[in-house]
Amino acid sequence: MHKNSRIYVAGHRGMVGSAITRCLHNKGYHNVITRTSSELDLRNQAAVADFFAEEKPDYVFLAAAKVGGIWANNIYRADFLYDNLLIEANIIHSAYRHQVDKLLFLGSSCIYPKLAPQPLKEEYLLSGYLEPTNEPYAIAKIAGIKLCEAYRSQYGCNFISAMPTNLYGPNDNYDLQGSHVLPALIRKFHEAKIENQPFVEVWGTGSPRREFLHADDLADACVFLMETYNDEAFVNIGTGEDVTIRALAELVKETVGYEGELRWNTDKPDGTPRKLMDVSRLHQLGWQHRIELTEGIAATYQDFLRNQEAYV
Ligand code: GFB
Repeated sequence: MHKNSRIYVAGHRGMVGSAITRCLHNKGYHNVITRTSSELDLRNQAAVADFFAEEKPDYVFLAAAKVGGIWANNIYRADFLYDNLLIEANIIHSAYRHQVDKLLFLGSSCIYPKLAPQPLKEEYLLSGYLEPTNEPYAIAKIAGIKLCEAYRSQYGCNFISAMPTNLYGPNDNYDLQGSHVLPALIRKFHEAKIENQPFVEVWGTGSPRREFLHADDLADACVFLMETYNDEAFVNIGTGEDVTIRALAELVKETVGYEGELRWNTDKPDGTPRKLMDVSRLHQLGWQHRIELTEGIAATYQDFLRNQEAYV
């Protein structure tokens, strides 16, 4: 990738796409192409084809997706499957038709079987049943990986895939129904502190374990892979460390400075018991995360305080 290459970041307003765009600018890539969803509906095949014909990007970061936490995934099952299949298929096919030099597709750790051995090695894909709450999203993401592999084998396209663990950071979704756990906890503890509420409701039992990576670390890993990695095998991106949801809740509570109680609502699902990434492939390639969880949560809470009006 050259500093003046034409680089399309699909999904640049989301948490991941905005972090990739910041990272590219910081590294001196000055020809980044973006479109908002109102300018370009990525589910529209003809519109995506026209966009590629007009802009002719050299590199594509496929960070556009319909995403959400455990509740949204489980309720909007059709939308998570349909929207994500269309977005991926349209962009990947257009990238092939318009001879993009290289494309990076972003998947998710939920592609692995619910009860896969831990930590999750890349080769565990399709070795068992998926977690039911996010099966539609996972199937769409698996289709994205397979599209990249198929266009590589049939047409010789340099399309690579990366599987990030659970992410957090600036421009996250703070909607309490649709969001992931970390932004939900930041908002809940903050509001409970301001309103002097005696307790905060937390979902599930607190026993599932999750791994969390800051979006700026993810973006750095994505640019690193775009610059250096050209193989078919996809690559996990994570820290290699996880915590229980209970420990996470205590950490967020302390960061926010809330002094009330936690109440666990076990009517809400726990989801996968554990999904810790095996990051040895990424480490062997020469990349490691930099932002530790405590520091990342503190920075994310400050970002929430600065942008609360836009986020809530
Ligand atoms: O982050 P989260 O929604 O997604 O939930 P997943 C992680 C864990 O936190 C679950 C618990 O065990 C939740 O029950 N949790 C506790 C909460 N309190 C809350 C809360 O207030 N809000 C939320 N959202 N959770 C998603 C998948 O799974 O992870 C996606 O559905 C994707 O497909 C994404 O893979 C990374 O980690 O369970």
